[in-house]
Amino acid sequence: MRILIAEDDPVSRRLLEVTLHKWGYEVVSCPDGTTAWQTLQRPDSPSLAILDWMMPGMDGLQVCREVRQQAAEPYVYILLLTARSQKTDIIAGLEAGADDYLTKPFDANELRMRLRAGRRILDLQAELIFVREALRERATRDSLTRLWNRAAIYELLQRELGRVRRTEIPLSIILVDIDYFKRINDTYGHLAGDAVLRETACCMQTVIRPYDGIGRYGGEEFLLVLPECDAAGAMALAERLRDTIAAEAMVLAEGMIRITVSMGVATSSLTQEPDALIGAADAALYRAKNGGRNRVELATAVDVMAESELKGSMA
Ligand code: GH3
Ligand code: MG
Repeated sequence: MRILIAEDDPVSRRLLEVTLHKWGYEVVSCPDGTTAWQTLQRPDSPSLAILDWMMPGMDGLQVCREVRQQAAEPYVYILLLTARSQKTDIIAGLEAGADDYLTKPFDANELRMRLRAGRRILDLQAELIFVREALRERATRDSLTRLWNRAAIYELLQRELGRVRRTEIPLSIILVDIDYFKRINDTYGHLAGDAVLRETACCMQTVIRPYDGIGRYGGEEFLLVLPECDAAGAMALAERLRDTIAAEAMVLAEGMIRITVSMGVATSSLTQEPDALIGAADAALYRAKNGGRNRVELATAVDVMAESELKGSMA
């Protein structure tokens, strides 16, 4: 465990260094508060700190306040070392954001136990963050392909359309559907079907840009959100995707499987309403299927109008 210490008195600092070292800590030593604050701002800084109260430059209290004003994660557990033992001092220290305090000269055993308590808090916090991240992952990712799930890719589309309204730079979406996928399940089994979905997801990820979003929108349907991409750019990307997928046979335990995909492309210049945009891409996809599959079709204003009329008639 790494620990930061800030102490201006060289003798006390050395004593702390030696003691902590003996207990197995890796010590990051700072001669004053300003250096401590600079060190604590680094991404790889220790999450456990012992700060002397009285120091030249920034004192321990100021460092505490700055740390607490910053982002709450990763949490820094702060133990304040002070010669002041008045109740009002202690309250001031805790108010500034210290987690604990110890009066000088400190008792080595007491320091050791208080650090152990601090580590328990940090361990608990790390565990909480881990669980929270795992939950977030589960809530936003599709478990089969690891792509965004339907809700997450929809949210991303909403967010990006919000940006389009501000910046007026268009975005495009591509709705991708595997052709005759049911046959793959029927011929090779459901597990092979799953493997094909995973491979297709992987393949598409290698073709798109890092800031493009890709999610599993339905069973064998994927939605790509392409920020700052107009119709021509999206059509070119879709053709590249179509080509790449059709060109490579997938080597699975069940055999070599070739697939093709059909796609519908729609651009935010048609509509900036997410459902209407997806509806337009879906209409274009439908045309690609009817036109013989393994094709890309671009949505037009007529698709948007037809979609909204359809919606109106259903309402
Ligand atoms: P089209 O070319 O018209 O798109 O035909 P298709 O066979 O691809 O489409 P259809 O909608 O008839 O069938 C889709 C199939 O995808 C049916 C369903 O069982 C299968 N499917 C959906 N989700 C999964 C999944 O997670 N794993 C597997 N293996 N199959 C899935
Ligand atoms: Mg299909």
